[in-house]
Amino acid sequence: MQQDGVFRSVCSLDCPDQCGLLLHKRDGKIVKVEGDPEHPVTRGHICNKVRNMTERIYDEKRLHYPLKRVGAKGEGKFERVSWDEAIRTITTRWKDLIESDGPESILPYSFYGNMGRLTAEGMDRRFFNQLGASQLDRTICSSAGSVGYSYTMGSSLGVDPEDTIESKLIIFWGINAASTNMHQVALAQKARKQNGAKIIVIDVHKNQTGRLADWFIPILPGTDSALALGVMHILFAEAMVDFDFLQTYTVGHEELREHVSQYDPDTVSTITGVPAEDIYKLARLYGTTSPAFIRIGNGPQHHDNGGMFVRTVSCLPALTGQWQIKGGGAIKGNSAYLAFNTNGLQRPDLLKKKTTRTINMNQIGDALLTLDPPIQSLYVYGSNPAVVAPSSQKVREGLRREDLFLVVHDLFLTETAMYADLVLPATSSFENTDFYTSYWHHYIQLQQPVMEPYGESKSNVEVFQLLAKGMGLDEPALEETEAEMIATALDYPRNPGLKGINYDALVKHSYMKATVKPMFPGRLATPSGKIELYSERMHEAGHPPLPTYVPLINDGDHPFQFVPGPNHNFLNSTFSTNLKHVTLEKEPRVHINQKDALPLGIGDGDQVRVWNDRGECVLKATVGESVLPGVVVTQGLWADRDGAKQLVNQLTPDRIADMGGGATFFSGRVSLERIRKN
Ligand SMILES: Nc1nc2c(c(=O)[nH]1)N[C@H]1C(S)=C(S)[C@@H](COP(=O)(O)OP(=O)(O)OC[C@H]3O[C@@H](n4cnc5c(=O)[nH]c(N)nc54)[C@H](O)[C@@H]3O)O[C@H]1N2
Ligand SMILES: Nc1nc2c(c(=O)[nH]1)N[C@H]1C(S)=C(S)[C@@H](COP(=O)(O)OP(=O)(O)OC[C@H]3O[C@@H](n4cnc5c(=O)[nH]c(N)nc54)[C@H](O)[C@@H]3O)O[C@H]1N2
Ligand code: SF4
Ligand SMILES: [Mo]
Repeated sequence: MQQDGVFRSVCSLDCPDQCGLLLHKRDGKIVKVEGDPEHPVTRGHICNKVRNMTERIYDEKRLHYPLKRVGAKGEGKFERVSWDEAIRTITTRWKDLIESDGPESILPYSFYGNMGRLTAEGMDRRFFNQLGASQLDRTICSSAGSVGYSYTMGSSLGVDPEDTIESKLIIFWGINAASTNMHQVALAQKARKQNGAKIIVIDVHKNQTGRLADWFIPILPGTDSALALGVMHILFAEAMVDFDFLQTYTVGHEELREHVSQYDPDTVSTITGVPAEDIYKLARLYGTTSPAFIRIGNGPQHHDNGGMFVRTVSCLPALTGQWQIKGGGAIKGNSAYLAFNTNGLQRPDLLKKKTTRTINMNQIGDALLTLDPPIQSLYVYGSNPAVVAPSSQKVREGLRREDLFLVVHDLFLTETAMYADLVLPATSSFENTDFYTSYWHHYIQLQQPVMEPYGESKSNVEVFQLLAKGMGLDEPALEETEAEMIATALDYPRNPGLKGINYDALVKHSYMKATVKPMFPGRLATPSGKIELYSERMHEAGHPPLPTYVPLINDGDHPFQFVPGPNHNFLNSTFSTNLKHVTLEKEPRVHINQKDALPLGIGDGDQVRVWNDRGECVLKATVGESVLPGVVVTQGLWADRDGAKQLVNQLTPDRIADMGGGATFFSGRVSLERIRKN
């Protein structure tokens, strides 16, 4: 491996921007990470998190070798063991379990801690399929919204973000893009500069993104469907719809027109907290500005009614015909443009038609505590459930179970790893070969190793191969190299957009754009082939077939709606223990409206206990106008540390959203009390 030079790389964080990176190496060490100036979307700009990535890659707290537990669960006492011993311990235990309780007593738990396809959904899936382990439904992030979107649009297809530079109206709807999709903000800023585009932000919190808007519209949590329906009401009433488009490309516009008559601006204002005149203003701006683009965020779909939110908002561009205008339309997600041969990569056929039970990851706490027959062994990789999963009291109680054999594969001794019987050290993406497909832009990218594995760490692919050998699994798919797996995954004639993109071409170019043809004219993946404003499939699934406002579920008798989202300098819980990133982020805050703070005697900077029936946190108050009365917001998945109670998922519900088994992180309620004055 070369010791010096500049090397192309990809950002491996779960972020839509999926930047192209340049890694600068000196004397074998990465000394600088910068955005690739030639990458058409990155254009040389990356976020602070990744500019400081070397602080994480070379953090002295990184795991160097496998560890086995020698103290009580959660105590954090470990001893070094060899890889041989670690693999032998795991496979001996698993063989015994399979013999006594069957393979479903073993459950993998993972998410996209590394977005590399081989790492996150490659060799692991092959291995657990071959084993016949219990399956995990990976629903924690965007599944409610994805299902909601596909009811309307058929699949995960929006517009090319690079086209949004042409937009004249950009609506960030429930997305904190300044922190979570910075290149969409850069495109919007350019559109503002060159076309005089207006930027609207609709959010429950006037955060970094709200502050850069031309118009910020505060809304009550979980009520966005009502706002969208109110906009539709006005679009129809004031003849701002594109009748030709509706006739040609949609199903159910007559029914929808009739249906939205109930969502008059006064009614919608009462539900949403948005003044009626603002609903008129929003509808008229949207109905008369072209191109108009909506970036649909993940925030509102982390509610009980999150699927219906995305289903509803994604009907708007159809009403105005904006899907046909370059720079118009919407993006919820774009993964279908880069669809690859998932079956070839994951090999569900290795299950050999065995039906195994499936566990929704949003209810991992309950699953560990109540399932019968019980989960006897949990293998965690690429995720940190002790911090990121809802209702963490239950999750931790489950992880602490004396009889649970817990293995954690990670780069760090995470809060989850503290409960493990065995901890395995993972390589970072810079040490791996893998391919990456963005869920926002249209580029596929290749990562090749830029540094040697750190200490004794191994990639997910390597570890599953070792486990397969240890289990005596005799299956050629478990022996393939990374290059072979990439070649299989990209061999996918069903997606003509991938034509010409293969392993060798990626080695040459590092990143390649899928060929994309416009959505219209064309047939969508809905049953009718059209945009389904009326959806028979929803009716069959027990949902209202037309977009509808469904209120949040009653979460108990606490006065405040609690919205704990991600923050600017972490990536979920990643970076939450890296000194540089923690220093940049300072501390977790709870944002309260001054009208609510006053009667509770809460002043700016006071320590506040935030609690409900599930748990409690102690956070510092920021009092002001950035949230509406009745709403409190905090940012960042901080871990409890040195006695600080800041684990927000103590407070979040583990109810399942209306669609896709999605999470409901933002539909909880809490009470507040001051415990210490500033
Ligand atoms: N810096 C940074 N970037 C990230 C992440 C990170 O942790 N940090 N995480 C990554 C991941 S995994 C994901 S899924 C994405 C998520 O990124 P986003 O799509 O931005 O989603 P969130 O930040 O969860 O929520 C977006 C916004 O929704 C608001 N919100 C909450 N409830 C409602 C509501 O009912 N209505 C409206 N209108 N707004 C509401 C929140 O206040 C927040 O500003 O970001 C990715 N990028
Ligand atoms: N309260 C609240 N909770 C939330 C959210 C919220 O908005 N609010 N957001 C939710 C969302 S959208 C998401 S996506 C989830 C994300 O939750 P997670 O998927 O758990 O994300 P991270 O916290 O970043 O943890 C990823 C872990 O993977 C490890 N890792 C990275 N690369 C590799 C690798 O190659 N191999 C292995 N074995 N490990 C690796 C990292 O070191 C890190 O510990 O959190 C959810 N939790
Ligand atoms: S986290 Fe997002 S913005 Fe930052 S470098 Fe990675 S892909 Fe780019
Ligand atoms: Mo996510």
